[in-house]
Amino acid sequence: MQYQNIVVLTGAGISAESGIRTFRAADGLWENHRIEDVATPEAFERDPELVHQFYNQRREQLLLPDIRPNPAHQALAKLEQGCTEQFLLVTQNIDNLHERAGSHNLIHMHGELLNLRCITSGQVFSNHQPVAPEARCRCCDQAGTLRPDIVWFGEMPMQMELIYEALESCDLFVSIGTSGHVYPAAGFVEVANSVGAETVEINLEPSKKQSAFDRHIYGPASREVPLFVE
Ligand code: BJW
Repeated sequence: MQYQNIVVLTGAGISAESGIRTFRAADGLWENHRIEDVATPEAFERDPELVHQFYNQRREQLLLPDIRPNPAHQALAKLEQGCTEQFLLVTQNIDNLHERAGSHNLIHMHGELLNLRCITSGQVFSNHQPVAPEARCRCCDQAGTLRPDIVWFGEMPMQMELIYEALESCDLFVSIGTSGHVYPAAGFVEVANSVGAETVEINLEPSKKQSAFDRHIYGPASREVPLFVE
């Protein structure tokens, strides 16, 4: 590729063909709850059991042997390996499929499903087990202080300074498998446009931000991303 500074943003669509459900599809509800109703600090305060149950189920699913990176994740890892210049992959996904495909320069802006955070100390722990709301934290030995290390609505996404720094100097911005409903990620294309980068959307269908992109590629990520990076 002729570009010097590439930023790629991914969303739930890139993991759909690995067997992980997206959020805003027709079947996007979880036990009749919208994501906006379970992924908030207020929901966790009101009903920690429900919120832990949501993440316990998704953690258990992620650890199933048939949930694996697909050709789209692999193509992005290959793109990074072949890059001599700057490359940053920013994912909104909390699964670990990019790293399992071999991506390294990666930011999980909405956190990681396999991490827990102590709300008292801020310490982050790797965790593959189901979590009960009354579980004791291994740093402070208190019950009820552990939460998923996930960015919920109303919270600040992670590593925003690094992300904006990369966007402000990129010459190619590619958005893959995201509906463009959730900010600040949905606004990254405008930052890239403001510095004259070429902007490309790869998605199953036009996203909410479609008109902001220079190029559009519509189709399944596992087919379109490998073709795009070739
Ligand atoms: C395929 C495919 C295939 C399918 N191949 N494609 C009013 C206006 C503007 C903003 C706000 C507002 N009111 C409130 C806000 C802020 C709020 C927000 O954006 N709300 C909107 C709902 C309006 N945002 C926040 O609160 C964020 N924080 C924040 O703004 O802090 C302040 C701040 C200020 C300034 C700078 C920086 C910060 C936090 C957002 C946290 C989002 N968290 C979630 C849940 C936690 C993670 C989890 O549990 O997994 O993150 S919500 C959920 O949506 C999840 C996702 O990462 C995120 C995005 O979803 P995504 O990835 O786009 O998935 P879908 O399902 O929507 O789309 C999938 C797409 O793939 C579809 O288009 C399909 O077609 C496609 N697809 N199969 C290719 N095979």
